Amino acid sequence: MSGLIIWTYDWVPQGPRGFVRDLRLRWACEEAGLFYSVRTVPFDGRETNHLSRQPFGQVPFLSDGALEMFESGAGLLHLARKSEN
Ligand SMILES: N[C@@H](CCC(=O)N[C@@H](CS)C(=O)NCC(=O)O)C(=O)O
Repeated sequence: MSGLIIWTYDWVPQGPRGFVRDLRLRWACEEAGLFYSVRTVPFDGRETNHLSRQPFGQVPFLSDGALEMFESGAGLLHLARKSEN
């Protein structure tokens, strides 16, 4: 997969809706003017369905071409390094 992709859940309960940490990565991309897309993994079965990409079954995680990373802080550092601003 090419380009920046922010991965998040396909659904979240009402309580945390709007507070999921993919917001941090989306915001950073918007501020930095970095083109990105958003894709989802299923919320149901999160305990096991994407452990190879986020070992705690959480979101967000980020891919940038062949590079994949988890932890929103690590993603933010990666985006900051790509930014010219
Ligand atoms: N330290 C992690 C925390 C991520 C995190 O807490 N993600 C929440 C959504 S904001 C999550 O996936 N919760 C679902 C779960 O833990 O089952 C990060 O910042 O990337």
